[in-house]
Amino acid sequence: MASVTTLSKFIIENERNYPEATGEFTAVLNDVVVACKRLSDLVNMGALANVLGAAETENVQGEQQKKLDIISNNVFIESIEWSGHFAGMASEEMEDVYPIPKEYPRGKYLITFDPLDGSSNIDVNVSVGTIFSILRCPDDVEEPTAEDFLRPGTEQVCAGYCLYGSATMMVLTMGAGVNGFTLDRAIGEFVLTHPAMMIPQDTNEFAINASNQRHWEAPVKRYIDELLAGKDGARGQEFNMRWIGSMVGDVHRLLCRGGIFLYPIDEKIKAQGKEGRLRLLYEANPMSFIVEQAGGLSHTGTERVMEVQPHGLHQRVPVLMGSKNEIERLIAYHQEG
Ligand code: AHM
Ligand code: MG
Repeated sequence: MASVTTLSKFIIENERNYPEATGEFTAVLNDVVVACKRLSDLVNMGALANVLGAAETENVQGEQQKKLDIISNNVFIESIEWSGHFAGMASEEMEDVYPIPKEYPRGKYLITFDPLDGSSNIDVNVSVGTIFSILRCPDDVEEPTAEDFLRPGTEQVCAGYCLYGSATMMVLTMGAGVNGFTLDRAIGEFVLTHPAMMIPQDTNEFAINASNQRHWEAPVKRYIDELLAGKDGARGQEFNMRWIGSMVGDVHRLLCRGGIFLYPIDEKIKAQGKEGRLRLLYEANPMSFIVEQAGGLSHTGTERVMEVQPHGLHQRVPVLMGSKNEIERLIAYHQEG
């Protein structure tokens, strides 16, 4: 029988490369893995689990929550709060930092997460995912506050996403490349199936919500116009477009076959008093860490996403990420004005 590398085996073997590692990180990730397996099961059951449809609540950003947004947030918290590995959590679905309940020990890590990203896709049975980012809690902090979470993405020690697609996949980085694991339901384990994932530097595929076209700023308009002009335009080649509306699914495609994913700032977003569409701490930073570790770039148009100094838990940022040469071109268009 062929041997398999489970996610736990992979992390343990990886930790052996660092003599100072205590093995604790294996357990930390294991908490997240259990949470994602439970969410995979819920998403997979769909209507059978009576979890579809809208809830009667809005989240902190005034967006209609889905039943599964709330359930998945609770499942995620419940799966990891007791373990003693985390000092605090922050979620896209909760206004404030979630403190670890008094009855449980505190650990040395902070976690931010979007329990179910792309939730507008839930009811139509299109892929959704969980995104998470792990930071070290400052040594002298017992009860972390929002301030302790406001750290640039460059300080992340681990980031990952779990894609609930036709297969469930966990894609992870701990700062030394990106690896993908597929959930083998027969044995209940994530198994290494996509080692050392790399985003090709060049691509002919792009992802953007084109319904916002009339609101885009000049550099984005110019760039997309050139792609749409295909062979007859300045680029002299054809480009293809894909938009799932689930960042996890769209970014996973970049990791598998290259491409770019864009959610730029535009006039409509500005008129709403927002700085972007996607959230820095729950979506942009973890995905940027993964994309950069896979050889891609992630930028706002004015700075590297992971160097943005956060000022609020639910802060949003513009995101331009993916194949290096295309993102560099788009950054250059921003610099030219
Ligand atoms: P959500 O966290 O409320 O699900 O919003 C984030 C999602 C991303 O997954 C996706 O890329 C984007 O919103 C889609 O936006 P749009 O509705 O403009 O297509
Ligand atoms: Mg989200």
